[in-house]
Amino acid sequence: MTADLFEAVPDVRPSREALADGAVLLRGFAKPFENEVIAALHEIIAQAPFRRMFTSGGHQMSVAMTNCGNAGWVTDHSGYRYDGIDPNSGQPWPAMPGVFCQVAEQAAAAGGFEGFAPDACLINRYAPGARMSLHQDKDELDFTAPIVSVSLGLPAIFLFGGPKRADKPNRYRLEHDDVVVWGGPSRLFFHGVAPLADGEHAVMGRQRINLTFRKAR
Ligand code: MD3
Ligand code: FE
Repeated sequence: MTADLFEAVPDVRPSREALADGAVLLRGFAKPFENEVIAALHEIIAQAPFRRMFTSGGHQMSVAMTNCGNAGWVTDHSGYRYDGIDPNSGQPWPAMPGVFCQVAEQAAAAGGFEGFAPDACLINRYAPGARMSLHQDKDELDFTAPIVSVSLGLPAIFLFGGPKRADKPNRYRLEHDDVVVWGGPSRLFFHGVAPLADGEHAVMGRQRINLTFRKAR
């Protein structure tokens, strides 16, 4: 008996996975937006190049960052804040491209958060070995708005804990075009990214880029 070549193969990587109350992983959600997102990304980093910032403790982050939108997340000797001005140029951050608003708004709606209008997009670039230690995102004013993250490039192991730092994190592999919506009770959960494994991505090369859309103000 030969297998029917046209028989549907069960999807071992379902397109939608609930990670916690308020948190949903939408695999491949960014695919229809990918080309436009990458083109817009090139324009943003030409105006506001990636830079590795310093924490108030004087440690340089392994992740390189930039921003677009009315507010950008920055860290320096004085601590963390959202700022409308890029400290490296003295100019406002590049405007949020229309396609960024679209993917964020549509993903948020798919996650149950209608009407998401981010005013900040933090853009993280991970070279092999770069990581982000366990932390909470709490520099935003309004925790009723979700955070939407779009992953591009090399896969990463995302660590997703709970409301307390000591809560043992679950691990999820985030791949190119995966989108996660974090809202409701999970909005303040601890999370991080394991050191990026080396590799070469067909579209993005030897890096991972993560866009996080936020309502900062
Ligand atoms: C879960 N970035 O920029 S995105 C960050 O992949 C950050 O670059 C990671 O954590 C990255 O702050 C993870 C996913 C993410 C973002 C915000 C969250 C997960 C979150 C807020 C609450 C809970
Ligand atoms: Fe975070």
